[in-house]
Amino acid sequence: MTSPIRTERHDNVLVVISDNPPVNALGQAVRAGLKDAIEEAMSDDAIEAVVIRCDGRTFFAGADITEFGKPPVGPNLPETLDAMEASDKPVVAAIHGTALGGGCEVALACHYRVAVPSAKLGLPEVKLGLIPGAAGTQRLPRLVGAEAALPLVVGGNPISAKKAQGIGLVDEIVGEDSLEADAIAFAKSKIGQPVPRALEGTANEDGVRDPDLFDRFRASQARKIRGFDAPNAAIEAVKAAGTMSYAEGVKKERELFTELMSGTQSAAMRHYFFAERAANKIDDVPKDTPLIPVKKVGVIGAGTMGGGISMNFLSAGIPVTILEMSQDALDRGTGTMRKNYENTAKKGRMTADQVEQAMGLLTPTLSYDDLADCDLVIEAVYESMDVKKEVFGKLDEVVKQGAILASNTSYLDVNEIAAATQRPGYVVGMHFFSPANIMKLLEVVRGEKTRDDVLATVMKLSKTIGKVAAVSGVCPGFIGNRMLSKRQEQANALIMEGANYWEVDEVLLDFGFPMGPFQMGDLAGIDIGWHRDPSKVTTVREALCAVGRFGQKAGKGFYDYDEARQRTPSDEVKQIIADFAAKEGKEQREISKDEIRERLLYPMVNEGAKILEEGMAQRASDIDVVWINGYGWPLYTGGPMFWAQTIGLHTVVEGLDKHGLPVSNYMCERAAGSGKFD
Ligand code: 3H9
Repeated sequence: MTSPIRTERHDNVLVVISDNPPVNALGQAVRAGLKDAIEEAMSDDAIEAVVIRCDGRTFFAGADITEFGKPPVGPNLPETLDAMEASDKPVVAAIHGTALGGGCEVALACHYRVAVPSAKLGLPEVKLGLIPGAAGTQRLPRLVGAEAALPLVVGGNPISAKKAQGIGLVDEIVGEDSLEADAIAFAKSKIGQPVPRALEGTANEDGVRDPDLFDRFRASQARKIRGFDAPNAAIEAVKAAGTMSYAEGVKKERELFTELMSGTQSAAMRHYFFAERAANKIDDVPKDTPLIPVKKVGVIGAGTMGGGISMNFLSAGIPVTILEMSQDALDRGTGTMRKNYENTAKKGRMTADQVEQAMGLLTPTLSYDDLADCDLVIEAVYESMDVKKEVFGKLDEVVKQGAILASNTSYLDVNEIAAATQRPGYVVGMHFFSPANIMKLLEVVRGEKTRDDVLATVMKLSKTIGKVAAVSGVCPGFIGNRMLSKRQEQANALIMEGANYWEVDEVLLDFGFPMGPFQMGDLAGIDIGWHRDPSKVTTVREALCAVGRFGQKAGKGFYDYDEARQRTPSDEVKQIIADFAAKEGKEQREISKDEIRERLLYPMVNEGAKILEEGMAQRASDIDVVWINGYGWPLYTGGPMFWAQTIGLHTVVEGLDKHGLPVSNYMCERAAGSGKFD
């Protein structure tokens, strides 16, 4: 087998090149090739400096994740990097694309780092439930200081080459199109000088002078890292870089890394990494399906949903024509979009120019005719089949042939909507989640007649606008809301049987959700879909609406809210629920947290199994992607289907039985069989 590493001589500089598509992951052959190349440079007196660069779209994007969990084959990355750093001939990393994880650690072990302006550097291991495992937590703080290292190691988000230069991680920014030549010139300029080694750096002493730095940082990240093991381990490792010798620090890093690697969180997060990528692929749609160019988008409805959807495209530089029924509604909607952008700018995440650029791509209109030349039109109008059919009928008349017509419906039958047009093949569901400019998930609903090119285009487009897409077949509520309804059924039943509604919420918070079902109701508005007749009360929600408890926006819903939106349980609501339970003759009893958790979550898994059995989801991991990105299912459990496998499918089946809840045949089969869904 030919090595992915080759070397080229440029005078007295050895250029070491990796060619391991798609992302130059540091698999065994790459590590072995790198080690050999360093030995070649060391043993040749004619070579006085080394440049390491990669072919293809990126510098090393990290360790090869597919090797994790398999028996290790040497050389390992730490020893490869130690050999590199030990060289007394200058070694220069020439970075383009993304130097991530082990890739960033390669760069840290080099004596110098040069990068093109578009390059990014980062240590995203925490996103896989890990910390850097090739001395990244020890070299980085010594090079840039603990304060600059913490956000990189603990947050896991990459930074630009310019920012990296600002903290001392990059030595020089070089020409975008002359990386190799510039890196060689840079390397030559360092010949004869003592080589600087990150491991000998002293910048980490900022953490020694100010040891509270670590607790302050932990506190500032509390909400983001709640429940995750890796970020705390990452803080500990960076702290060790200031309190221990390099050798001891590396040992500490290895211990923490190994413990995380063998834990369930990392297994779950690695599952998610591949799940997200798999979800973008549609098994029976060929990879080379030609795409429909989308240069202009139409959005119908300038309400919260329509506005949010539009912002996704505007932010990606795609012009949007937004349609409303009245000038008032149009002005209100576009005004809100502008305000949202301006708020983002205030937080420093956008410049004033970028706000104007995005808003400059927006054309508000009251006329359907202005949608005629759009390549994609998304409707975000009221959830009523009659209204949707009317809208699609009109779109069919005015919009050019070959354009995609999408519905943002969250539960209606996309086949029926498609049948209102003469071109059902061009109709697809694009279910965005509120707030649509922020939430990551896009549920793509594949109608019976939806064409392959329409699907392939929408999946590609989802990446362009920064969404994570998963495909659902047509069924009520699709993947996400269909499973949510099972959880809500149980939440409602539990509070009738004696569980306090805040206890139900707490169980989900403890599990790792950002909020429970009743908090979610308050946030979304209890009055959604309310008939607006206070005298007609048949459910707890209607009873709350009848007394003006519409949710957070009214200062009270299930909970009472203070000015800072802090919630406290309400006696009034407790009484309303007790009255309802008495009226229905429901016996009250103490319900344990375990029962609450099992009754909320197991029926969801069972519904997920039915979704799989009916072919409404392509794979179990797609369901995980939907729930993690659309509903706040904790990432570190891997999503509902992966989590169920972790605790054992038989446990779920037995739990459902114990609580007298239905168990699908498919669920039983899987539990009795491999214990896995896919
Ligand atoms: C680490 O480094 C640990 C060390 O500290 C310690 C070691 C001792 N391995 O995302 P894409 C595949 S942990 C194997 O669609 P993009 C990916 O599955 C690692 N495969 O492209 C996909 O395959 P397919 C730390 C990988 O352009 C294909 O490449 N590093 C790896 O949208 C294309 O990927 C990271 O966590 C990998 N490391 O984004 C970085 N990376 O085509 C992880 C990707 O079959 N990677 N693949 O579906 C990324 O963030 C993105 O892939 C990247 C490119 C930004 C690089």
